[in-house]
Amino acid sequence: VFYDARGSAIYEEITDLAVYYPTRAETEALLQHADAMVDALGDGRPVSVVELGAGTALKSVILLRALHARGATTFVPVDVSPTALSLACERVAREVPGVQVHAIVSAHEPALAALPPHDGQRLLLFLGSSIGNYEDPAAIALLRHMRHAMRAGDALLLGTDLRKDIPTLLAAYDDPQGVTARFNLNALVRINRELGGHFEVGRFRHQALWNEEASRIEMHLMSLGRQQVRIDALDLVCTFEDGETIHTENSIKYDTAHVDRLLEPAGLVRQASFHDAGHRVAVHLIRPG
Ligand code: AVI
Repeated sequence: VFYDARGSAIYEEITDLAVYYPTRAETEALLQHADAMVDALGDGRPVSVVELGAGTALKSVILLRALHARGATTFVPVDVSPTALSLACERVAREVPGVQVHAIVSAHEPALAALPPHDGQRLLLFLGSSIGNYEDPAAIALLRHMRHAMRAGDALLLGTDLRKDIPTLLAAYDDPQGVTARFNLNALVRINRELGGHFEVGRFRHQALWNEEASRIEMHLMSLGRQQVRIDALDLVCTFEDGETIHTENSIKYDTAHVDRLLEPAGLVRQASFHDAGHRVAVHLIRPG
């Protein structure tokens, strides 16, 4: 619901915010450990890197550079945004010339199901802590799809955000410039445009909460006053009480045991975990079990 063209652009702005640590921390972890990751991974065969939600491939080039230095590498970025993918292609051609690129405009699961059989080694990338936006059963289902696209010797690099002090977490999802608020409220703008909704966006307020039991940041939109909103395409009128919230997003924060609980039922095993210096995020090297 968040990632139309405007939502994707606002998310790019979020990743530049001083308080939003996950992107910078993951970049740091990749820069510091790319060679160790590639050493742990490599078996001498050509590598095909398939990245789900590749965006503009800003972080991917760090790994592609390390892989390409050791042997033939192809890159298959998957994303729903053709604009992001054409920027990804340009970036890879510019920064890691020699890597062949085959972009796929698609959601994650159909792209995984449609990948052609492969001879070399396949490396799946799912970075940016995006798994955290899936509740555990959905995360396990997605990981199973990834497992089905892997054979013995293949690998997955999975980025996860980690549990940490609550003020740091809350600040990352409620920035003083109001960028995250705009990102959250854009869900209503999108419903208005695409479903004939009649939300008055100014009558909802962005809220970020920490849910300890579920180990997640929750984003909500709180109704300012009692109001009724019609959504034409659904032939629906919603009534919101003053202070009632629409729960729009979860962002789960993991510890290692939690990651392993997702991997095991998907038939995957964690081989190693790499961190930024501050241990804010992790990138896990995962193999078929
Ligand atoms: C894309 N995803 C990993 C982001 C996150 O941190 O959960 C989405 C986001 N929502 C608010 N800020 C960023």
